[in-house]
Amino acid sequence: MAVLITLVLVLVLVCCGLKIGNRTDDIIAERLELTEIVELRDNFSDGTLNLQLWQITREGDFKESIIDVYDVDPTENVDFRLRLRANTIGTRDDTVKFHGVRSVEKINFSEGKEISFDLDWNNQSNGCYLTASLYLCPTVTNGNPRKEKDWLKFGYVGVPPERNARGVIAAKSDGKVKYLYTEGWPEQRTGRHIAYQRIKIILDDKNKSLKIIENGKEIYCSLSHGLEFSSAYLYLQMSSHSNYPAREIYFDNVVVASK
Ligand SMILES: [Ca+2]
Repeated sequence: MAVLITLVLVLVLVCCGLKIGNRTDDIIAERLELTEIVELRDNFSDGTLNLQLWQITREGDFKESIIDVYDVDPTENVDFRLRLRANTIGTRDDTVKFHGVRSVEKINFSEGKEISFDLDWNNQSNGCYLTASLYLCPTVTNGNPRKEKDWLKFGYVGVPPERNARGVIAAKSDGKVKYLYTEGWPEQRTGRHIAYQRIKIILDDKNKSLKIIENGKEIYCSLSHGLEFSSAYLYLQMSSHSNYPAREIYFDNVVVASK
């Protein structure tokens, strides 16, 4: 009798195991179907700039220009991010200085893409004439992408006198810049407090829409992104006017994926 009960128990357990096994397989298959195709991903956790992914870009005179991967955590923990640091004291006051990185590879947007990244404005005590931006630009330069003929940009601009900033979305087509989103600028000049910004840019090529999500909230949606190009380099940029002491901003968790 005991042998029979044991046998039945073993049978039941084996069947349950098979069922759970099948369910696990189903879940894995489902996940695989939902898996994004990642075109570019960097969380900078290696602690150095990966030159297979990124090329440094620079234009203008700086007293100090640093583009590197930096541990921003003052404790024994590590928090590596892409650091853009500019000091422009004593530089030419008729130029704006640009620096940053661009992707080494061109990214194809014809299938629609989701670009996400984090931008830390780093609690600027004086963010005047400071900008932090992402450009998608079909042409390659190691200088300033803003000068190229075509691009789409999302970024922040410091608003005088000190701590505030505002968002900007602009597109340049055949040399003409069109502002899509300025947070009321120039009529509204107060800006707002920004800190650690989690940004998602969703380009849908089927219906040509562009959506921008900031810290989980949609701040911009257009039914037509109007981009004339379907592949582009991704540029992460900082600009500063002359005569500002060292200022740093950080980028992190850059992902470009198709859905
Ligand atoms: Ca990181």
